[in-house]
Amino acid sequence: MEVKTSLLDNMIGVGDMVLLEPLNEDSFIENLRNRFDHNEIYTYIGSVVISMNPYRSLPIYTPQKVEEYRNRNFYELSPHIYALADEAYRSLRDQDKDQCILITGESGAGKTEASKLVMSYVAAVCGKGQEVNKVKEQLLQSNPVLEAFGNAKTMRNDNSSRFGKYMDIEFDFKGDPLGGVISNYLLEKSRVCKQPRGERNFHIFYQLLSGASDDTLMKLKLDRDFSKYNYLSLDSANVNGLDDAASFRTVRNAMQIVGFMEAEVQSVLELVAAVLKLGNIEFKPESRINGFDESRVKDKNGETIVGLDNQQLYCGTEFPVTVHMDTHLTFLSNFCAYYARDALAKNLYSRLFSWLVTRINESIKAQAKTRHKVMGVLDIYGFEIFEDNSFEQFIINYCNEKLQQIFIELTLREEQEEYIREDIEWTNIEYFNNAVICDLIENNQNGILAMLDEECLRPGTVTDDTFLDKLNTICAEHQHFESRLSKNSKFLTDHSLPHSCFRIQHYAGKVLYRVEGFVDKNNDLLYRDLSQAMYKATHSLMRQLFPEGNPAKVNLKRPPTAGFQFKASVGVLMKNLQTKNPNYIRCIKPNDKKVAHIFTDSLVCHQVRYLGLMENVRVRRAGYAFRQPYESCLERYKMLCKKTWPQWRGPTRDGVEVLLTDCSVPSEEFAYGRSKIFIRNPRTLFTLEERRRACLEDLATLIQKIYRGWK
Ligand code: AOV
Ligand code: MG
Repeated sequence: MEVKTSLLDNMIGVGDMVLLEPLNEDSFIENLRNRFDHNEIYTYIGSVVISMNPYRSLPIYTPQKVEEYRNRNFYELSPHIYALADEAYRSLRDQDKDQCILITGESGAGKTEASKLVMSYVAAVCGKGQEVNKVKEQLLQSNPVLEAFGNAKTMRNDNSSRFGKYMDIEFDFKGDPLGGVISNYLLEKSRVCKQPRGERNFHIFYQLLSGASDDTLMKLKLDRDFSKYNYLSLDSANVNGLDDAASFRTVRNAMQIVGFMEAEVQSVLELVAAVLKLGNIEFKPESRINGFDESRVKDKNGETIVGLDNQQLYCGTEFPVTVHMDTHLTFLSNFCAYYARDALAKNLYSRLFSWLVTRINESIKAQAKTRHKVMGVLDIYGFEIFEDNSFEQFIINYCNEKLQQIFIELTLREEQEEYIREDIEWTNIEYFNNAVICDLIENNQNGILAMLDEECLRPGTVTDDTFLDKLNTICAEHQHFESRLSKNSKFLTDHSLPHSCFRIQHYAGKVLYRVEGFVDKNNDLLYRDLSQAMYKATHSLMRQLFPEGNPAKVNLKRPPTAGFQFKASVGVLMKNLQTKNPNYIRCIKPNDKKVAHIFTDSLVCHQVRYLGLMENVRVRRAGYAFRQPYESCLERYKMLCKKTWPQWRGPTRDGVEVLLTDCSVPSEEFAYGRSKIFIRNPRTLFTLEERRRACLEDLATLIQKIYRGWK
């Protein structure tokens, strides 16, 4: 029987890499390029979706497309992200399985766009009705709010996510959304005070100054001119294709839909303004006592910051009584005063961001009804290799290592293990396991994060260089550790290493980290006097953000370090993901110029390699593309065989054998596992599906005839 499926016929190149002949890296890249040139940006590896960033809007996300993919089998139509979203949604609704959508790829590859496409597809196909629509709208509108505060233009991406986001969408038993919960991971707060050349601060600053009415700006005592603010980089303030003023209206509208009261929006904007004004406080060296310079605020009559007693704030930056938990009664040096100011601005902004997430969660959380199933969508910052890589890149890349590990564990290893479990013959496939890199970073005893923490907690003079010395010494001293960290290992020591740097061989490439700022960013301490000044503010949101400033609640315990917190939250995330059925979207960036129509072979090849896509295809091809428990297979296709229809009375495995023999499918196409039937080629599945569809149509016609006869 001729099977017509878009996956095989009238197809540009090959829609599923599992069917690619011959299979090698060149043909793989060529297939991606061929499809990309014809606007086919999606390609499968079995159930994994590869997504190429087209860098232009394609007419493939219309309501008609949604209808086309709705309730259709994954392999029936040409590859699309909607097919994955549909499959995940239907298994959640019909098979009662929690799902997670794992989107990976480097910065600018299209992860955030992909996550929004999945969410909007699910919103379009799930239930309707006033209440459900409100929930959907709120879930979708949380995106523009978080993007305004958590995204920024970087060299790699004009809308780069500078925080990690995981959203659980909760559904009831009918498959209608009930609400959601967002978790956020480490915002790159250093951006608040300083941005690398060619990059911007977070979008909201520019949006507010460009889009707010004159009246609002007057009330906030802000100037429209970006150049008035120390914290706003000017060389790339205006980004082609970004309309900050229009975005501001979108964000305000989104905040309203999500459920922010007008007074809350006002409070949030006041704090955004406060951050800008903090950046404008300047200091001048006043005197030199005992060889140390002391610093004073330059203009004490400068602009007031909402809700704050300026004198207290200035005192906090001039001579905080408590510095690093010790008591000093001296003025700060010029350097330290600026440091205190910036630490306050960064803390204020990142706490505001976390508050926004909590506030959004309050609005979108599922109401009384009990949740039934969950779909998690993970959109986290992509792997980053810059010229200058700091603590932030180290943390971001660590997170990407963990995601790669979960991909390896669940897809590659799990695949092989399933064959063994099911007693099906298997030839081993070598793949790179990055567990050793994760261990190098997170090992509790001598992982890099543990060493950094140890250094941060050590009394005495601690600097970034002492941390680096420790890294290198431990490397030399411990034989066991050395073997993990040197030559064959992923901690690269060679003579070309610049001063104050270490290098790690990540799964995605070598990255050189400069240790400057590691200790400080990991400590993430704020002078207590500044917290207290904030807590004394008359601005209620400001007070709320600095609870430790409450003198009645002085806690002398040191807060956990940034690295420790991140490692813990990533650990929780990984555990959560492992309980769900994973669906993968692997995003690829076609060029470094952020433009349409350009496909740079070397760049794509690099990504294909480190994402392990070739291994992924080999594993799929080495064995069987599909598998299904005997019960499900028999239930679905029993109508194709007189001996199994309407009911098979023996063991299900035998029923499936009878059914497949009766359908004259060649025996080499199948393998019988302990609990599942394994199908080698997708075409075989299409044939069965096509026959089933024809059978159902015949049945429907028959029923109509009988019905008409009765009438
Ligand atoms: P990222 O999330 O992977 O980077 P984005 O999803 O922000 O990357 O994509 C970067 C840009 O590419 C978007 O702003 C769009 O202009 C374009 N783009 C991506 N996917 C599509 C698509 N399907 N159709 C049209 N344009 C697209 V980062 O957050 O930096 O790791 O940290
Ligand atoms: Mg992103």
